[in-house]
Amino acid sequence: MRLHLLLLLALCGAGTAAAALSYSLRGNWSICNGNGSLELPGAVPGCVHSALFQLGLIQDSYYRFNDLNYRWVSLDNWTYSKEFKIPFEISKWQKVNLILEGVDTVSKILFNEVTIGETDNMFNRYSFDITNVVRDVNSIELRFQSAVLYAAQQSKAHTRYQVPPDCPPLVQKGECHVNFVRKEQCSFSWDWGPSFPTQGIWKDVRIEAYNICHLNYFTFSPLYDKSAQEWNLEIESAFDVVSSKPVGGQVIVAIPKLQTQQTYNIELQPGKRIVELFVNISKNITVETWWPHGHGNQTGYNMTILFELDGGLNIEKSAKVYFRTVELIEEPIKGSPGLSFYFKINGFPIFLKGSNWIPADSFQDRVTSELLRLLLQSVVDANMNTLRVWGGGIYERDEFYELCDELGIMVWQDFMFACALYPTDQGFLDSVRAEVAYQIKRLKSHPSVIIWSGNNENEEALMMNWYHISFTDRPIYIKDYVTLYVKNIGGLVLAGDKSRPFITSSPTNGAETVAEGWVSQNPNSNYFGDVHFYDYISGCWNWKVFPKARFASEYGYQSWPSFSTLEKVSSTEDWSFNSKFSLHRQHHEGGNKQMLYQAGLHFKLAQSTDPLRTFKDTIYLTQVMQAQCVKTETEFYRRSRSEIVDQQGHTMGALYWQLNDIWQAPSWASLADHELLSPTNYHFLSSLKEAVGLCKAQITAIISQQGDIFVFDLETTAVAPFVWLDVGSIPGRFSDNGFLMTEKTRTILFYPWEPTSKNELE
Ligand code: BMA
Repeated sequence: MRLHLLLLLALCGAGTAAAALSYSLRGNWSICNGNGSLELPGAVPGCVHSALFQLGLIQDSYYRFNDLNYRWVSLDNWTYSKEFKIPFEISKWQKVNLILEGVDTVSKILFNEVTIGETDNMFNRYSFDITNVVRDVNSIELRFQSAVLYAAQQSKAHTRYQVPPDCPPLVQKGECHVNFVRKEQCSFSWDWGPSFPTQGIWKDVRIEAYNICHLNYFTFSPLYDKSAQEWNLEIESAFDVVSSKPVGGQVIVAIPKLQTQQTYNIELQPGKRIVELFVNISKNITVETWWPHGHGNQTGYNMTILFELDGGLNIEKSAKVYFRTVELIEEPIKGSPGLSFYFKINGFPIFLKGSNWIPADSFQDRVTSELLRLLLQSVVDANMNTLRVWGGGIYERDEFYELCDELGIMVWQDFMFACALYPTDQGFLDSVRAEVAYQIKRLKSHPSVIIWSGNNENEEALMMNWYHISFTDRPIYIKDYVTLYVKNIGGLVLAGDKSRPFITSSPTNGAETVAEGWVSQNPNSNYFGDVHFYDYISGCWNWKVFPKARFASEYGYQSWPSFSTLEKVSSTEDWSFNSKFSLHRQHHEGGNKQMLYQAGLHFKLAQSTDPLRTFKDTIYLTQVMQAQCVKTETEFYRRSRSEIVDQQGHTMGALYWQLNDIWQAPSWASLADHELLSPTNYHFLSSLKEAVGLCKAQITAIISQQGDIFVFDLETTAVAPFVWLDVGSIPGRFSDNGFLMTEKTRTILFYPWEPTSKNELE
C-alpha cells in the first residue's frame, strides 16, 4: 500500500500535513464482459485483449486470422472495476479528484455506485470531482460501451446527411463509422493494419486530494523577440483554489545556466485560476539553441519554478527548456509559379528528411520504453531528421516527444483525423475542443514539434470527391470542414500556441488553400504546400514519374516483412504468396500483384521447385523492389532541392511512407520487427534481369564478438546484389543491409538490442 502513496507536495515551514496527496489506481483491476459470463483480472494501464491474452483465454491476437476470430472482444461491452482503501484520512481533504490520463474510449464512470461522469474521447484527459462521494473504502467502475457499437449509433443518429465513408474497403476487414468516435482511427483497420478496436484504461489513473490550492498543470513556450533580439519565456500555470480566501505568494523562476532568476508576486482568487508569467532572458547571456539532428546540438536548460504560497505552501516544478524558432516559409520563387513551402529552424532553411510514424502496436500496453527508444534511435542512425506523427494514429506519449527533443528529431504533428469527413454536431465539437486544448498544452513545450497539422488527407478527400458527394451537397461538407479544422482546431492553436505554425491538412496548398476559402481545387498541387504521391503502375526506376513538388510528405511502396517475422504468426500452410493467409494479411486492394509487377520490371521473379524457397525469395524481392523504389524517389526529391525545371522544384522535404509497422503484414514500412533497411548508393546500367554474366554467389560469414557488438566477416565468390543478412527473431540493427557486394570481403556490424550470444546468431 505504502508504495502507492506518493507525496506530491509538501507543506513546508511549520511541519504540518501535506498540501496534496496522490494515490495511484494502477495495477490489478477486475474485468467483466457484458453478460457477466467472463470475469478476469486485468492490468491498468492496459486493455481487454491484453488481459484475455495474459490469462491464456485468447492466443496472440496477431496470429494468423485472429483479428477476425477475436472480433467478439471489441463488440462486447466490458466493465473495469476495483475496490480499494485509501491509505490516508480522506475526510481531511477539501477537494478530491479522480484523474484519468487516458480512457479507451466510451465509458460511464461510477464511484461508490454514484455516476460521476462519462468519457467519449481516448485522446482527452479526464478529471472528475469526487469530494462528495469518496470514502476510506471505495469502489470504482468504468462501464464501457463497445466503440464499434457506439460509432454505429452515433452515425445512425446523424440523420440530416451522411458523413462518409461508412465503412472501410472490404479488403481491410474492418469496422465501420470510425469517424464518429474520437479513438485511434486505424484501430478499426487500415490499409496496413488490423482491426482491433480496444477497450480499457490505457493510461494512468489516480486520486488526487488537496487543500488550499492545487497546481493542475504548467506549460511554457520560449519565444524569440526579433526586434529586441532576445529570448522570452511564457509560462502558464493553472490552479484550483479551494481555500475560501485568496491565496497570495511569490513565484520564483530560475534557469541557473542562463543566470536567470525572476520573482513575481501573485494572488490567486478562489476558483479555477490561470497564472501567466513572462520571463526575460538577458541579451547579454548566450543562449544555445536546439537544433535538429545533423545541424547542431540539442542543448536544453534546466528550469525550476517554485510557488511559495500563503501558509507555507510550496509547490515546485522542474522542466527542461529548449530554445528554437521555427518558421514555415511560403514566398514566391523565381522561375516558378506558386509559393515555396519550407521550414527555417533558428533562421536556417532545413530540408526535412525522414518518414511517417504510425502507432507501434494495436495494443499500446505492449509498447515499451525500450522499443520507442530503439525505433527513434534508428531514425537518427539512418540520418533522418523528421517524423510525421500521422493523423490516423495517436498523439504519442510524453516519452516519445522527450526522446525526439533529445535526439533532434523534428515532429510534424497531425491532429488525429484521417481519410474521412467528420461530423460537427455540438457534442462532437466539445469533445474535440477538449482534446485539442489538452494536447496543445501537453506538447507545446517540446522543441521537436515544429508544426501542427489539422488532419491527414481530408482536404483532398473532400475536394477530389473520394466519396462521390453531389455537387449541390458539397457546401454542407465544406462548411463542416471549415468549422472543424479552421474555426475550432485552428482557433485553439492560434490562441494556445504561438511557437509553431499550423496548417489545416496534409496534403494542402498552405497559403493558397487559405486564399481559396480553406479548401483548394487541387490540394496536391506541385506549386504549393505539400504532396502525397503514390503510383504503383509506372516503373519506379524512372524518376520522371515523381512530382517535382515543394514538399513530399508521403510517398512509398509496399513490401512483405521478412520470413522470420511472418513465421511467428503463421503456420506451414500459409507459406506461399497466394495462400489464404497471404491474401488475408494484404489490406491494400491489389497490393500483392502490384509488388510482383513492380519487381518484375527489373528482376526475374522467384520460381524455385521448392515452394517455400519461392515464397522466401518472393518476399526478399518485394523488399529489394521497395528499397530501390524508395531510394530512387527520395534521391529525386533531394536533387530537386536546388533546381527549378519546367517551372517546378525547390523541394524541401521528403518523408516517405512509413517508418514502422503495427503488425506482421505487407506494408509500406521500412522498419518491421526491429530491422533497419538502409541501402547504399550505386547506379545500375540495366535492369538486373537483363544483366549478363552474373554468377551465383556463395557467401560465407564468420561471426565474432567484440563486447556487445557482433562482427560479420563476409566473403563472396562473385558479385552479389542486395545481400540480405537475417538473424531470425533476434532484435537489433546491422550497420548495413540489402547491399551490393562487389568486393570479395566485407565486414558488417550487428548491434543487438537485447543481450545475445554468438551461438544464437549462428
Ligand atoms: C496515405 C496515408 C495512409 C495510407 C498510405 C498508403 O493515404 O495517409 O492513409 O496508409 O497512404 O496507402
